[in-house]
Amino acid sequence: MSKIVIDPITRIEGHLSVELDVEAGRVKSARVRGDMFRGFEQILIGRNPFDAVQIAQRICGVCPISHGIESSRCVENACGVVPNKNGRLLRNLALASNYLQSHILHFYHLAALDFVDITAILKYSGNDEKLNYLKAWAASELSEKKTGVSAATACAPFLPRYGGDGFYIKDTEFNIAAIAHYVKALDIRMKAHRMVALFVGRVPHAIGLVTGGVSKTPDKATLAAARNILAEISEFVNSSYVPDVVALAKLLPGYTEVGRFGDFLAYGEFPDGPDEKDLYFPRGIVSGGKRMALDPSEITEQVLHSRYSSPSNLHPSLGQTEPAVDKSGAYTWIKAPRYAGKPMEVGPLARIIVGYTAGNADIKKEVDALASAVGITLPQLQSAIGRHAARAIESKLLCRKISGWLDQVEEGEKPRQECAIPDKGEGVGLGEAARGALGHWISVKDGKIDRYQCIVPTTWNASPRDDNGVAGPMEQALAGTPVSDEKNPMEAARVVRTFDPCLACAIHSVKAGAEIARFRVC
Ligand code: NFE
Repeated sequence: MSKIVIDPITRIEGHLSVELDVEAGRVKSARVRGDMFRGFEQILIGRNPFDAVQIAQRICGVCPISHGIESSRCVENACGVVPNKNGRLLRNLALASNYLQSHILHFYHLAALDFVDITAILKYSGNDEKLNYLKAWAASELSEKKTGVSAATACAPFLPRYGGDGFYIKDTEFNIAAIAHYVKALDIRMKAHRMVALFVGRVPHAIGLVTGGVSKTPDKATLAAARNILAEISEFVNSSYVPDVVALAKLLPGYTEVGRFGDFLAYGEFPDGPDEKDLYFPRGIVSGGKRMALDPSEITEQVLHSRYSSPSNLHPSLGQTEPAVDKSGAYTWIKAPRYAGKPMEVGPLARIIVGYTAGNADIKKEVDALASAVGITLPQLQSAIGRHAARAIESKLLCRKISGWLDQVEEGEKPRQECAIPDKGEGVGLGEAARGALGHWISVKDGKIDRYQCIVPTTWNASPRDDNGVAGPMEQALAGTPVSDEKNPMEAARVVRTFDPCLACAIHSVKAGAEIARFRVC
C-alpha cells in the first residue's frame, strides 16, 4: 500500500489537502484535511443582532448572499417575523443569481480543466481560419485578432498540469468549444454578479441585504435591467453549459462509477409562496434511496478528529469552538456534522435527488431529460459526473424561476418587514447556499448576540471521521477511485473538485484575540 498526499488541492476555494492510501491502483481510504483557520462566530458575540447579516457575509466572497440570508433568517426567527412578498422575491432573485455565477464558475473555471485539453488551442495557434472552421462563435471568443493574446500565452496559466494527454479528452471539437465557453463564462459570471447587485446593492458583500428583507424598493428600470441580463445568461446556460455537461458525461462514461455516496440532506430553498415552508427546492433527507422528513434536532457536530477541545456531538444551537491545534488524533480544522449520527452529502446533487424523490415536476423533467440525453439512469447520477449534471440542471431551472419571480415583484412596494430585537431569544436560519445546506443558529441575551454557530455545506461534505470512526462523504466518495499513475493522482483530484469545496466557508472559528499557535513560514 502506498500513501499519496495532494497538498494543496488547487482550483477550489481555500486550503484543502487529501491523504490517500492506495492499494492495487485504487484509493483504499482517504483523509480530507481542512488546513486553514479563520474567525467569524466569535466576532459576532456581543454585537447587535442586526449587524450579523453584514458580518456573516464576510465568511466568504463566493457565497456571501447565502450567509447574509441565513443570518437574516436566524435573527428574524428570533424576532418572530418573516419577510413580506417583495422581500422574499428579491432575496430569491439575489440568491438565484448568485447560484448562477457560482455554478458557472465551478464548471468552467475550476473543474473543466480536469478534463478539457487546454493545449487543443495550440494546434491552431495564430490560425484563426482553423478556429473558424470549428465553430464561428468559438473563433469570435478565442481569436488572437480579437483578444490580442496568443494561444500559447492563453495556455500558460494552466500548465504544467497533472499527467499527459492520457487524462484529457481527445475530441478536439469539444475541447475548442469548452475553451471558448471558458472565456465566454468569465463575461457571463460578471453579468450574474451584476444581476445580484441590481437587487441587493453590490457584490460580493451585499449592503442591501437586511434583517427583514432587502433595503432597496424595486423599480421598473431595475427589473428591466435584470431581464436583459437574464436573457443573456439563459442563452449561455441552455446553449453552452447544459450541452457541455451532457457532452462531458458522454465522453467520460466511467465517472458514473466514481465518487459515489448515497445519503443526501437538503434544507430546501427559494420560498415560493406566502407560506415560507413552500420551497421550490424541497427540504428532506434521502438515505438508502428512501425519502424522509428532515428533523433539525437530529443535527450535531462531532469533533473527535477535529482540532477542537470542545465537547463532541453538540447540537449547533449549543455549539462550542475551542481550538486545540495539537490535539492528538485530530487531522483537520473541519468539524464532523452528522444527521441522526450519519454523514450526509449536501449540495446541488443532494437537492436534485431530494427534489426528484419528493416528486418536484420541474426537477424530474430536467433530470430525466439529461439522463436520457447521456444514456444513464438516476442511480448512476449519484456520482462524480452527477454533481456536474446537478449544477447544470439547477442553472437551467433557476433561469426560468428568475423570470417568473421578476414577474411577481411589485414595483414601488416595500421590500422589508420591520423587526424588533427581543431581550432574549433563539433563532435558526436553514437554507441552501450554492454548495449545499447552510444553517445559522443564534442566541440573543440582553438584546445582543450571546452565541452564534454556522454549519456550512463544505463542513458536511469535507467532514473528517466522526466519533465512531465513520468517514465523511468526500472521504467515502474517494474510496475506490482509480489511481492509474501515483505521480499524477488526477482521478482523485477530480472527485474532490466535483464537491466544489470551499474551505473559507467550512472553517470559521477562532477565539478573538487569543493566540492559537505559532507558525514559521519558510
Ligand atoms: Ni465559501 Fe459557501 C457556498 C457556504 S460552502 S462558498 O455555497 O455556506 O461551504
